[in-house]
Amino acid sequence: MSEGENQGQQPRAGRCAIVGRSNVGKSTLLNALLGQKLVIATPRPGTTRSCVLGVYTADDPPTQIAFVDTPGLERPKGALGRVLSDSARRGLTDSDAVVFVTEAPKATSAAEINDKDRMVLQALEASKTPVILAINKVDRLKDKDKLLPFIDAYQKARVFDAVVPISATRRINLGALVSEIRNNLPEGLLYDADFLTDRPERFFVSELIREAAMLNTRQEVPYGIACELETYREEPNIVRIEGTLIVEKTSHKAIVIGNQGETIKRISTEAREQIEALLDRKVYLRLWVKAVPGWTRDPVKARQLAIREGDA
Ligand SMILES: Nc1nc2c(ncn2[C@@H]2O[C@H](COP(=O)(O)OP(=O)(O)O)[C@@H](O)[C@H]2O)c(=O)[nH]1
Ligand SMILES: [Mg+2]
Repeated sequence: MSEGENQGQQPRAGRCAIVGRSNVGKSTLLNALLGQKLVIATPRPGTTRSCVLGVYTADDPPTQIAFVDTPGLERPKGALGRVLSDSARRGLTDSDAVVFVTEAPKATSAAEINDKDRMVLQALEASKTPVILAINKVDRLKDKDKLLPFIDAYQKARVFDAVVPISATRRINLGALVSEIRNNLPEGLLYDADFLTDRPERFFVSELIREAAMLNTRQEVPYGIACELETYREEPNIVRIEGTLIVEKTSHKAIVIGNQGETIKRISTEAREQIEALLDRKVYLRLWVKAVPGWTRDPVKARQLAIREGDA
């Protein structure tokens, strides 16, 4: 990149959407860039359900990047899938730059464009915003020679403003990615120095509960889990939280509860530890489980339970 060089120490700030198909590491990347766990990330597809803002701040050079983590951009089936991909598309608007995250090819797969990435490329087609391709998970790429033909295939499909191979978990090349984004931002600053996110604490609390539930269940159960908080009360020595895990089938309710309640106990303990770390306070957590049959297939319920704009 020649443009953007020699900008001196002028502050720059702007909005940058992180997009891509499910499970390539978008949320992990946001947390790595922020240097703290803000959003939840699991090995299960469909973990992220709403666009969440996380502001990256640096002093040298002065930079503020308002990252927007988004759900997978591919168009999956079902009402919940549509809600998620619509939400991701909304995250694309009003950005100064877009980071398109994909993952390095696995040892066994060819160095070509992933089918779901074609849908992402399609969604980006109309966008006039600069797009930076971040190829994540290069830590697991044994054969580095595979990267060049892979990059080639993507560059044939569209012109990228930059291509940066990264690893979110090993923090490889994140500085290079940030400076490519910075090159595309307007001058000025946008936020107070300590501004991190647009969501209230209780949003992240319910996300941590959902994450613990997703990590402790398998197959199709995690995708249909939602969490609603009924009580969120800050008392002098403790934060009292009561919530309900919603599942999409009666049979899933038994799975989340587990034998003699052992699964829901484990979920509660893991979630409570995470919430205590987030709030830096002692937490009392009580969870219930409720089945709302077919909620992921019902357009109205999928919106209500997945996006939960009330929390925004
Ligand atoms: N090996 C490796 N795994 C990663 C990396 N970044 C993310 N992951 C894993 O990929 C999975 C999906 O991550 P997540 O951030 O939830 O993906 P998202 O759906 O795109 O937001 C998780 O199990 C992450 O730990 C990386 O750089 N290297
Ligand atoms: Mg995510």
